[in-house]
Amino acid sequence: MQKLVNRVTIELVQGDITDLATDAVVNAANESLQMGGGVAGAIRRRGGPAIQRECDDIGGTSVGTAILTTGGNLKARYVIHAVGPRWGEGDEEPKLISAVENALKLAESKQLRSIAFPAISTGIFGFPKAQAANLILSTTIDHVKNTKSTLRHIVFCLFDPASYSIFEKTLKKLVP
Ligand code: AR6
Repeated sequence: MQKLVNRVTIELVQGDITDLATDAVVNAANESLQMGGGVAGAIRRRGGPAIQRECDDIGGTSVGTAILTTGGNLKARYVIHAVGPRWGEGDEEPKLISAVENALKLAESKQLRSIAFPAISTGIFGFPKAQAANLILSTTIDHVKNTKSTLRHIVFCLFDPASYSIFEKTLKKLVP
């Protein structure tokens, strides 16, 4: 499913984000930039050890921020490591919004045209999926409405059919 917002295509796909050939893929990272399971594990396996080494050189970044590494052996040129909140740590909503916004800004600072996001925080970090879908999509839509973005294609890659249908319902509501 896709929607056009201010000349930017917002697309939902179901699958593995490491299969995508967008300019950047977003990793659902943690503050210490140690790539564990979920999306990070898939990126580590497919992208090779160079990505973790670059993360180790950077050392860490706070919740709600994002940093950039190369994409290693992935099809994507870059990985943008965005740190979402753990459910229960406090201020989860503004932190998730900030993680998405900072990932978009970092992509734009590199003049990128396409980026793919996973459903940040909704796996190991336990953020409720419908609430995250609403925040992630509305933050992105507001951003592209209010910015002269270099991005022309923003993909949300949902791993399982249940997450896909939550994002689909939410995007239809936000962009009728
Ligand atoms: N492609 C797309 N989506 C995926 C993939 C994949 N290959 N694998 C899982 N998902 P998670 P978090 C979905 O746990 O909650 C790691 O240990 C998954 O079903 O990757 O932000 C990191 O190192 C879920 O809906 O991220 C951090 O410590 C969504 O992606 C921590 O987990 C996010 O799940 C981050 O936890």
